[in-house]
Amino acid sequence: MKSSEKPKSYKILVAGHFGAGKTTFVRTLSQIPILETEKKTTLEEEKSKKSSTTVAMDFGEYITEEGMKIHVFGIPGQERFSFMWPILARNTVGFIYMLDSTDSSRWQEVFQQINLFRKISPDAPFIFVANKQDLPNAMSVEEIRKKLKLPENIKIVPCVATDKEKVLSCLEELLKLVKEKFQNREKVS
Ligand SMILES: Nc1nc2c(ncn2[C@@H]2O[C@H](COP(=O)(O)OP(=O)(O)OP(=O)(O)O)[C@@H](O)[C@H]2O)c(=O)[nH]1
Ligand SMILES: [Mg+2]
Repeated sequence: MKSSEKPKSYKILVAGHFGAGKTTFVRTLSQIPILETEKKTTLEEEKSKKSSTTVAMDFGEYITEEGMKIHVFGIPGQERFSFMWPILARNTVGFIYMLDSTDSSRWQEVFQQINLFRKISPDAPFIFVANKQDLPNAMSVEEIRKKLKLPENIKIVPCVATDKEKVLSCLEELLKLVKEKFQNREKVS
């Protein structure tokens, strides 16, 4: 890309349940200090899991080698902040649905998000990200696929949200789908 060219920007959304690792993912991916809205957890159930939670959104940026500028937004995972979800989903070209591979207790909540986001952006591609694969009790991608009864054509990408390389490979998988979709659209029009 020539230095005078302004990179084209695209928005992706990192969704998923409470504590899946969304903020960590955005933080690892972003090339700028991220905007975070972390507040102390208040409910006992949350406190036992972690000390802070996203209450509005995460925001970071990543420019690919080809010069695509990716605006990366993360949702607050808790249902009580779900008023933010439709606001954050506007104009999203691709979705990541993040799962904590060590704890399936909240996975069904992700399907509520999928239903909502598919209404807002029916054509936007999505992938599942099986996070926390570094932990000894993490379920494998195959186990997760079976448990969620996900067909083979839906991608589940293994991840460790603190590992830049792994995070980048998740982004790459999603962008592949986004580019395919744009190319097909160009062929039709
Ligand atoms: N071992 C391990 N820990 C992780 C990984 N990703 C995130 N964590 C930890 O998991 C906890 C939750 O991470 P967050 O990034 O806050 O999760 P979140 O999905 O943004 O949570 P909410 O915004 O509250 O819904 C934190 O203690 C992270 O340090 C990972 O890949 N491996
Ligand atoms: Mg968060």
